Amino acid sequence: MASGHLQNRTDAQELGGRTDIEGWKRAFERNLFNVLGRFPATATANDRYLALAYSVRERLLDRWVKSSETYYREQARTVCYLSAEFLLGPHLGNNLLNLGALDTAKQAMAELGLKFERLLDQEEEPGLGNGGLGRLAACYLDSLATLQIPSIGYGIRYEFGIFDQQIRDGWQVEIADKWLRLGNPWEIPRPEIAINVGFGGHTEPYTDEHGRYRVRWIPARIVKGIAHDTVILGYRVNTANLLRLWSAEAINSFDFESFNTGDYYAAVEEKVASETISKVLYPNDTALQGKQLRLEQQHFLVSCALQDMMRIHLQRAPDASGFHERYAVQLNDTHPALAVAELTRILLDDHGMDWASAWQITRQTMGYTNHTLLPEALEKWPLDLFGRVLPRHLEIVHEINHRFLDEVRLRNPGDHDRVRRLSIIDESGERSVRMAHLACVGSHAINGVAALHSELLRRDVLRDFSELWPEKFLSVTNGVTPRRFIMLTNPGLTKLVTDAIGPGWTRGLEELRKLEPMADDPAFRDAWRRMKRRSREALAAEIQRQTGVVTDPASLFDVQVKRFHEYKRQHLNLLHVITLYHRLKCDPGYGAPARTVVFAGKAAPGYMMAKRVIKLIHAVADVVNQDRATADRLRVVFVPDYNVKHSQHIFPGADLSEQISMAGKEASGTGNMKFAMNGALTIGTCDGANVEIREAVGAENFFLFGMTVAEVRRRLAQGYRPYDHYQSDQELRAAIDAIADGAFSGGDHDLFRPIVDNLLGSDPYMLLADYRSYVECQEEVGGVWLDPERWTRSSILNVARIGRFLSDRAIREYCRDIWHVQPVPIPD
Ligand code: F58
Repeated sequence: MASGHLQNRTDAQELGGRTDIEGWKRAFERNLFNVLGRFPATATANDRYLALAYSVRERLLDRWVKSSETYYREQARTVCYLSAEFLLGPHLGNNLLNLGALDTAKQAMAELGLKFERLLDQEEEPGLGNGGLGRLAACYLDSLATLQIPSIGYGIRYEFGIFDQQIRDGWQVEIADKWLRLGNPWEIPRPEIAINVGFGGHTEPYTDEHGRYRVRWIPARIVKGIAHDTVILGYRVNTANLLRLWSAEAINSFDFESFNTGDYYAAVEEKVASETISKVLYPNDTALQGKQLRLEQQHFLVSCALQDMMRIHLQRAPDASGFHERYAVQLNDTHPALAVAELTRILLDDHGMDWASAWQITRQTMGYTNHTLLPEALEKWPLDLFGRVLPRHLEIVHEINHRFLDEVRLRNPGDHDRVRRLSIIDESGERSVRMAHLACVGSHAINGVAALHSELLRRDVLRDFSELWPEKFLSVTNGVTPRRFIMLTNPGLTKLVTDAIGPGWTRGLEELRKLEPMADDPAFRDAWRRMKRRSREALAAEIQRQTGVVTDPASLFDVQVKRFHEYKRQHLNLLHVITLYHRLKCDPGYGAPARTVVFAGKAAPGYMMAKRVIKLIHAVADVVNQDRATADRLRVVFVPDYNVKHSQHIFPGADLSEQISMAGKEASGTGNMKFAMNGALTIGTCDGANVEIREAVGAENFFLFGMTVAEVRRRLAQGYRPYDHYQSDQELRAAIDAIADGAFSGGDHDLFRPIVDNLLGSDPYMLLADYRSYVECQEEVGGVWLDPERWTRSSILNVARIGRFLSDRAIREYCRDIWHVQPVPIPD
């Protein structure tokens, strides 16, 4: 897919000439004056950030106008990535990087007496996502633009993104994320792109002028979606694509009738109710309760997106019949799965198509990516709620289901059980709509996000569907962008690698492999070790700034950063920490290397167990860090408010990446990739993409432990008894007893009782079964760390062999196997 345009530009991240530097200085001053109405002496830190941001934006807009002109002219086939979440991270540094102007702008700011890092740091995180799924969407937009694929990301412009996490007395406290409070220079509001979205009401059958049966939907409420565009720039190409986020507004700000009769509050009520739809991102990263507002958000997103796509399509096309040729829609999990019903509705009701044509277009348009195997995360909507909010869509879902089940019956006569299992409507208990089934039936392609995950989807979660349509099932292993997660965050590694193998690796998939022979070069290894040491120093400084805890940059930085969930087993990590602490206490001569164990991540606000694990980490840290006997051997820190921005300080400094979920629970993981590409070694289970990462980097450069999926199953089938492990393993017992007996809670036996009871009573994520294997594996980690040559070799090989996990590879696969789209280069 590489085009001439890719090669025409110089790759190196080099300093522009004098004119470039002067250009950035002039742009900065002009924007400070013209846009912000400030002069340098009185400008605030935020003014200075905005002045630079507006200077970047000018260049983005230039590219964006050219891109949209080209796409319009060529009526280019376009990928539309529908996602309830986009976790973009700060734009300024990333856009400068992609423009190839990072060093030039930095120099220009220095000449103006400004510290570039301070400007970057001023930017608020646009936290419009919970975790992996939202961040993946952002990586994919980056790769789509870099590969010059026409694409639009469609999402919701939440006024409040994911909450900010503060820690008080070791407990997580959630603070509202007012990310827009100081303005957002990266978005372009498009009030003229306003789309009406209906809710509630009823439907009426009628006969049209051709005598055909039709249905009219009369919604009870209309909400207006207003587009807000963010430019997504490709790396060193002219392509600038669009992320279009929708905010909800009332169609009329005031109901004048109520206003005139003096009922001011009733008049603003509707406005408030409408705007609620895009007010806040739901902060749960797994189970979703059937909340009406959430369903309304999903419909709002999908309806705005599809109507907008149709509007764009009809600018050039005579009718809707070519919709599926113009667009490839990807459903990022089931949150936008209503698109199946909404597109069918638009084609039937608004464009007068017959069912067969509408349904065929819909199916050919949609692709569905599943991101979870957790049963509690599979979305279901109670039928009555669904029907109240979306009466027309419920009729369409019934019709889809009816026709689909007829097909199933035809293929499997008499197999009523199969029909019941496949039905989009779950008839057991409270009747509900199974969104994954709707997505499967309405899509031409269904994919998992790692090889193991896709296999388990086929074998278990979507087994009946894969038997019905094996050809629809694909696997696309996730990938992450090296632009943000290596080049931007880790300039030390970037320089070392670029000096060694040239700049081609920043987008050449297999280029990093050229590093392999360097792993055996002692001089290179030495330089690598020094680079890693500097990164640890930077991380140590950041940790001290944020938490006050002093850490030793000579120690092994052992890091687990991700959302808090029992299946991710942060508390297994903690059991190891306690064991290590006990060993060090018992035997001051114990030969383990000094370790700094770093945790970060947010817990869903209502997830008490996860919040208690965060508290336990702080409690253990308080004891361990204050114990003189172990102070220089073991440190535990919790870095608050984990988000994209803060993660960028963490990945480069990590030596050991903790990927320790119970086998079969983590669909893929993407943090695992970001760590490895920054030279960390992984300690991990046979789960998600760990399996493929291990294959790629080599088993000898990866620390594997724990049960496999098959072993988990076997143990469960035998009847798992966690208490047996507690009784038979003395060190495990000591660790759990310490928690239970109040060793970390000033003698309080109740504080952590829920955790202890859970582990000893049911241990649903089988920590105790994997404990011994984990502790032994950690001993091996310690041993390898004490052999710096060996460790460094593995670290280099992790980077050299990680090319497969870059998002460009993943996007190429989606383009080839699912979307069937081609690059459209944008001329200079
Ligand atoms: C994550 N899912 C998977 N969901 O857990 C992870 O293994 C995978 O690498 C990643 O997707 C990308 O494929 C995830 O992050 C959410 O956050 C949802 C947000 C909306 C509510 C339900 C969970």
